[in-house]
Amino acid sequence: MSPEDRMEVLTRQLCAGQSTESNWEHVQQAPPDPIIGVTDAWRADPDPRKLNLGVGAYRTEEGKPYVLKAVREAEQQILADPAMNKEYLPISGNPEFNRLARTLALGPGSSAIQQNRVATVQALSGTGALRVGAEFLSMHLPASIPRIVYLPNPTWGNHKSIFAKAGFQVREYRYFDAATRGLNFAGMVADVSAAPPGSVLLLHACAHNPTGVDPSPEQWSRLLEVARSGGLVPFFDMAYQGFASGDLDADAASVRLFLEAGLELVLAQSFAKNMGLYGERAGALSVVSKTKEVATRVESQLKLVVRPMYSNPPMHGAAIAARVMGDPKLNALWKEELRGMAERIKSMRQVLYDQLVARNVPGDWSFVLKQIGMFSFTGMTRHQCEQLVSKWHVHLTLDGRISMAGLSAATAPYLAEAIADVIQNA
Ligand code: PLA
Repeated sequence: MSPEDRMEVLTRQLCAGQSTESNWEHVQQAPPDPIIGVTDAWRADPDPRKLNLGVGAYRTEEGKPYVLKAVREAEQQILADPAMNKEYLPISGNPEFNRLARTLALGPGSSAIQQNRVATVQALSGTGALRVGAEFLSMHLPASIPRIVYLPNPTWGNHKSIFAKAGFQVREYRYFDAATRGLNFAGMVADVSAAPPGSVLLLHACAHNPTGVDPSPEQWSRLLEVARSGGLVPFFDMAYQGFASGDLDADAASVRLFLEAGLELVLAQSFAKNMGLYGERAGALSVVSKTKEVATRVESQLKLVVRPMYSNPPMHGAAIAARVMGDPKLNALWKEELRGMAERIKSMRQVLYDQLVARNVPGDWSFVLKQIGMFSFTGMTRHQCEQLVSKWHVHLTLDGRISMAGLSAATAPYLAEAIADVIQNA
């Protein structure tokens, strides 16, 4: 029976109330997620040498997940607080968290904040912020404008699905130049310049995932002009504030540049990485408007997006983040720990580079030192990556991305040995 005939039979049986098979009999097995699936494969791998360099999650030098001291302290304070309760948050989330989160990204001195032109809702981490933002734009961009989003090529894989689910046509702009392992800026400008007015332009605020390649300050200024003259809608995905340079303000420079130029923009923030709150799903979506009046109406509509999706957000992660940002002592401790994490990742770049050079692995590996943020985009082929997994139990995404944050001085020599082998023999 063809799948179509089978569906017809099932539909008829279902309508007649006499289904003998599962109504979900026709459901196909979906492939594992290209990133989260790596962690599943790593968990299932019994080899003691196994390494998980797939998902971007920070590990200590001992290879363990890290709960920040500032976070532990904030949690203790929350538990000890007699005013703490478990009531529903407002639809837009914890107001104090929202205020502190947008200030962290946009800067306390930003005119948009001072003029109350920013509508913020708490979101289910960065992913949820992107999804709510995409849905809002899909509903509220002027009716005459086709829903088109421009994503960098390559980008975080989930971007495509998130915008497609919100009804956007997904297009790409050139970004990574495989030959130089740097930015194809001319290609990027050409593609972004050709975008129809009203298109959404997705930009990684810093520490581009997966390439680790960011525009220079001059290039950001040029992009600002292209976005402005083209009438594009900038949508910043800021999943790694503080993880590029170790400094929260420096890493927000791109967003603040666009903001101070007076552009309206959308911003997705995540506290998964910079506060280590991965599973708490603490994030925020901000929409910057031209006036306070528009921002007020935008916020009311953001709530209409949230309410039928998940009603209101979870409280614990946002309560932690609000305390860590709002308490001067915890804030200072957090910044110190954040700098420490960024520095450890950077030091792993040097260790891996030295190990590769010491083994005379063919090729110029200096990009490992130059790339920014959590990841190194190695240029290894899919086949080489598959060999790393099957022969060496080094688990990574098959696009050749390595999470440097998952590496340690103890494991780097093993990784270098594995890379040397697959580069020369796979
Ligand atoms: N945006 C970018 C660019 C990301 O890399 C990630 C996470 C997110 C948003 C969403 O993060 P959040 O919802 O947890 O806040 N990327 C990870 C994890 C770290 C993942 O794929 O979900 C990655 O390994 O690429």
